Amino acid sequence: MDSVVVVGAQWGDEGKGKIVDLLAGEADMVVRFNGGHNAGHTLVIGGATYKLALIPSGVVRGCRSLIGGGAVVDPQHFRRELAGLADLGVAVGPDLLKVADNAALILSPHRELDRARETVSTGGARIGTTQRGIGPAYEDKVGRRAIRIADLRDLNRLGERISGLCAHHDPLRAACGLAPIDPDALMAELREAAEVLLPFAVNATHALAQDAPARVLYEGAQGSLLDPDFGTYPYVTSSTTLAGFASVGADHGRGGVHRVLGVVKAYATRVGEGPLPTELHDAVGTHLGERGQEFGVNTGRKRRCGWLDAVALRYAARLNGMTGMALTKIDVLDGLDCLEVCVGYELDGGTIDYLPTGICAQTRMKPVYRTFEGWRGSTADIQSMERFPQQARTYMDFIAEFTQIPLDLVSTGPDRASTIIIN
Ligand code: 2SA
Ligand code: GDP
Ligand code: MG
Repeated sequence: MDSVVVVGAQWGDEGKGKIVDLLAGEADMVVRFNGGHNAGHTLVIGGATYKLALIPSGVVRGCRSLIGGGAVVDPQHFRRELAGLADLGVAVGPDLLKVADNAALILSPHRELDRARETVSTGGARIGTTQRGIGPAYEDKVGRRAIRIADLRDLNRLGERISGLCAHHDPLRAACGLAPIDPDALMAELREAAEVLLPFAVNATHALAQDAPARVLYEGAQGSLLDPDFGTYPYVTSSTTLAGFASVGADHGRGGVHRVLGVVKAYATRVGEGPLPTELHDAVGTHLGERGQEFGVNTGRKRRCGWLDAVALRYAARLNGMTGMALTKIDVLDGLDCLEVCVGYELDGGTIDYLPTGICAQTRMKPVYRTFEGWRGSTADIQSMERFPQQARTYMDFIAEFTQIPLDLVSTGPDRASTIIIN
């Protein structure tokens, strides 16, 4: 296997965890390079289900893993996730998992501010975040206020940094009706964080230079259309979700990367607020949600469902420099009479074939559809392309042709085994 970057090509939940687990069998290391425990990556292996959030999806296979400095780390969650994995028989210790010590921490003030902004009216748009503190933690990182894992080695010197955090956060908290930060409680939290995280912490650039893994699998979180620069801003997450960020967020240059694999769900879903041009509010939307079991892995929120948006997908292919696609959940489309695929947008009396920038246009535009014949019978768990009904082949061929990206993998069920490897 070459080194591969795996990214979500839509609004997240495309099945990245399943694909990373599958490919991890041939990797020397899996590296998570963005986001935090807002991600929910599901692996199903021989009927056993594992739901990962922050921990890279390679650990279940015992593949060495790294949480890169592009991620944000909540120490309390980290401890809980490791304990949950241990309960399922997956022991993850510092021999298997390293955490880059330049990663910024998610602390109570971040969780509390995220939750308050989403639940108390403060004049800002409600984004529908996972309320896990991701946005506020990245705000502190770029605002040069964050406490990072490496800082936990010098707890006695954090007094001024804590004062700086309080000075920034307290007025924001007051506006949401939250009490000021208690500096002593925050220091106690940092002491606990040091205990939990320091055994795993490394200077990842140095460690990777020593270790020099040949085949690295870079695991992206969320999806291309949730990217803060190129997604449906402001309804996006707070870290770069695109393949280009893999080298930065993984703490080492990625000269050796040969493949950028975009994971593509055979239809569209989105959880939280923001534009979803092909959203369906009818029986088909309900069918997709029920058959696809479209609920947030962490929050349990119902995901919004719609037809595949091939225009947005082609945009994601270009943004990531995708070399191939892993198409998932084709089985969820079984039994529909016909399928629609968005191939353009009507905007202000004209038709365009690209995703316009700007929330107003993205909200105003209407999808232009091309209709495909549906198929009868089940494609669930099938293991070869020849076994697909012709209509399903036509649908998949069209996606590859429209985006000009080849299908490298097709997934026909949640289990690791329900996958067809083409390239
Ligand atoms: P945040 O929490 O600040 O990153 O939220 C900002 C937006 O990013 C979306 N987002 C996600 N979208 C899909 N899946 C995600 N992970 C979980 C899952 C979500 C869950 O796998 O199901 O459990 O609800 C994820 N994480 C962030 C979020 O919905 C906002 O639109
Ligand atoms: P991720 O965030 O991209 O890793 O995706 P999630 O785990 O949040 O959501 C994908 C869901 O679809 C999970 O419940 C997977 O088990 C499931 N899944 C993945 N591939 C397939 C597939 O080909 N068919 C079906 N029916 N389910 C799948
Ligand atoms: Mg997910």
